Amino acid sequence: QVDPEVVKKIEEGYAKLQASPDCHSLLKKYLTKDVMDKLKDKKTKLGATLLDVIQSGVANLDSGCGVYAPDAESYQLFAPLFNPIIEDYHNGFKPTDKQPKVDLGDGKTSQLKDLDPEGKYIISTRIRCGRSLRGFAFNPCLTKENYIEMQNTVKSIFDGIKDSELKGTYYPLKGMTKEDQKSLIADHFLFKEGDRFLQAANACRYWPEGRGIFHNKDKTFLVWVNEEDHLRLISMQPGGNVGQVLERLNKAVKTIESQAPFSRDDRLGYLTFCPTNLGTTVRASVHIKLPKVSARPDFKKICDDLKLQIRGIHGEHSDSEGGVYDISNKARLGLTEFEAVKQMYDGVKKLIELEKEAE
Ligand code: ADP
Ligand code: CIR
Repeated sequence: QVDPEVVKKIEEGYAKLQASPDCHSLLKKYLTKDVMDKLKDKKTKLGATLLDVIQSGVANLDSGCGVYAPDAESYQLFAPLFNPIIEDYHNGFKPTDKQPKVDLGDGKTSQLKDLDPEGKYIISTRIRCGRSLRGFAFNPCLTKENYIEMQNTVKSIFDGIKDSELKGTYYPLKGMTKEDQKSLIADHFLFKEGDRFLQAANACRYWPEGRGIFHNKDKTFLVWVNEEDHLRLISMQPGGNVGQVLERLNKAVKTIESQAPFSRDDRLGYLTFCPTNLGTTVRASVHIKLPKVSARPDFKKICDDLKLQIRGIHGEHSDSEGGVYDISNKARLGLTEFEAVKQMYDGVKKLIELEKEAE
């Protein structure tokens, strides 16, 4: 039985979305009255309701997506809302479609040559993927003890990494100086603090408990712990050598996976807190300067057609600075890991060709 106060908040949320002409989120598009009425009385075994799913998008009318899954069961229980959002975001992935089996691109990374051998356009390349530890819910349903236990588990895995390229140190956020935290964020290594989308989703409770970052000496392999997802594995380096970045990430994924089981769904692939990250969970991006192409009025359309997403210099919901954009694959579900990276690779290759033609 869902508390009548919660049902009332859901109904008010629906009305707020509908009344806002400036809101264009997927949540607004697919939370019809019919869907709301069907779902407002449902509760997962862990006690999550439709309010937990929609509250970030209701509080932040400028959301692109607007929903999060408080636990794995939510993707099934609230499917009448999640499914159309997933289909819209991930290039038409239907309720009957299934995530293909994992293909990290072993033996194929050499196909991804340096996109910018002269170093004229690409500043850096980054590929990240998200993982959820099996047996733990997502942020809004985690206790303080859960966070501490998860951090202990992954810390002992990090301590055991022997590979000379990957080994490094775990730095808990609790106890980190504000100076160190700020410079790690400014240099694009660490997640930001106080993300209003995550806060409104109830994802920042007990902060900074159980949160932190692991990285190797060169900061080319990093792991975010308990920010949006349990784990975000990241490989990054200056320049445009996509193959090298992917190869390092794959080595890291295998190293960690051999010691901790991850949540994977037969249809949705690897499970994440945000439905935009399901499936491969892979976002492969470049920080790139394209002065001619990015000045075109149809820059966004060009990127849309190439299945690319444009972000600003400090990640999602930030602006470009000095003409530098973050360009990445948009879809992560319904294709393999290698294909997701290749989508970014092919698209950025095309953008560089267009830039050269315009010079
Ligand atoms: P995520 O990629 O995990 O979805 P964000 O969009 O917030 O999250 O980006 C996280 C951080 O990674 C930001 O500081 C962003 O600037 C940085 N970043 C993303 N792509 C690149 C890149 N190609 N080179 C350097 N930093 C990058
Ligand atoms: C939004 O809807 O704009 C935010 N909730 C972020 C959505 C996708 N981003 C993400 O997974 N980090």
